[in-house]
Amino acid sequence: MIPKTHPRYESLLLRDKVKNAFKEGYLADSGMIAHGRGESFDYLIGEKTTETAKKACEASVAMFFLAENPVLSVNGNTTALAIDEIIELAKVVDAKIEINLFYRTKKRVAIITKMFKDRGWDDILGTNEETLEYINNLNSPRATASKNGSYIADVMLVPLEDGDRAEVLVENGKKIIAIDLNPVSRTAKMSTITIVDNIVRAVPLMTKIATEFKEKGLNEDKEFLETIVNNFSNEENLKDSLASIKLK
Ligand code: PTJ
Repeated sequence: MIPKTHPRYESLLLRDKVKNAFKEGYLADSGMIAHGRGESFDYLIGEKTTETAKKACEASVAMFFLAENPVLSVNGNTTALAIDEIIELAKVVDAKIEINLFYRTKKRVAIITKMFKDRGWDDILGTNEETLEYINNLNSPRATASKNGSYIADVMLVPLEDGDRAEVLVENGKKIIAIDLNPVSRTAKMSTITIVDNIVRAVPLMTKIATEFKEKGLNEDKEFLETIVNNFSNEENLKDSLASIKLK
């Protein structure tokens, strides 16, 4: 039991979620290492959403509303930290949700599927091994792509993964939105938009922005949305994110 008065309460709560997800069998052991990596970057940006990350969230929402087939990809860490928030975002931007695991096992897929179904999200994609497609030029289990989901997606949210996939998905003509606290990761550099923020803050913020756009009818204003997307430079945004890291 973590006392609420502990100065690192929020951070310890997230650690608990990750530890429990590992014990429950759906978070990869490496997921705990990935979380530690994220924690250290979060510490350096002050554990709050920067103005730079807000801009990236706004551009992402605009990109979702312009998309024909938006897909939110989820892995073990994303499920552990933000399952409810991902479902909320999917509802507001009308996106599909697809399981994609680097350390893919039937057991992990089954547990994550059940967690989404228990929350009322029945149409979780990426689960049926027999009907899965595979993305070319990707030699890891992350290559799995469901026919109605990431295989045909034009815009994809790819949170908390680094390495091989973002680059190949971009080469396949998709617009990739990454959430990654590490602004110098391969994924951060290769993605169309990278939100350098903790997933637990970034996803609710996107939902909030999307809801505000909808209330004003801006989700259907193509010119407004395109202006936001065209004014966004991932390279510049990453430079600004890097500058927000304080070493004192
Ligand atoms: O569930 P699986 O099998 O798909 O495996 C997932 C992991 C996370 C193990 C796998 O994708 C992996 O090894 O990831 P990496 O290469 O460690 O990259 C994870 C990235 O996410 C790192 O750059 C971290 O800084 C970042 N990160 C970690 N926690 C958070 C985060 N970014 C945003 N919010 C976080 N809470």
